[in-house]
Amino acid sequence: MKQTFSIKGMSCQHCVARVENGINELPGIQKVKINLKKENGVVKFDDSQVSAAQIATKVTEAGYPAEVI
Ligand SMILES: [Cu+2]
Repeated sequence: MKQTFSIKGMSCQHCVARVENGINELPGIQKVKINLKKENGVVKFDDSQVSAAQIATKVTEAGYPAEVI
């Protein structure tokens, strides 16, 4: 499935990379597209392996408060 998240606190491409790498550590991630300007990200994932809530938690733990939108 495909889910959009709001992601707060990203200020540069390093932040984007940190968020992307964090998400990619989870199982079942198929595609990650982060938009720094819009403060959001779109993730395609296999929802039998990982949930949207788990992705939001992972990003939040990396230091960027994230929510499913
Ligand atoms: Cu940064």
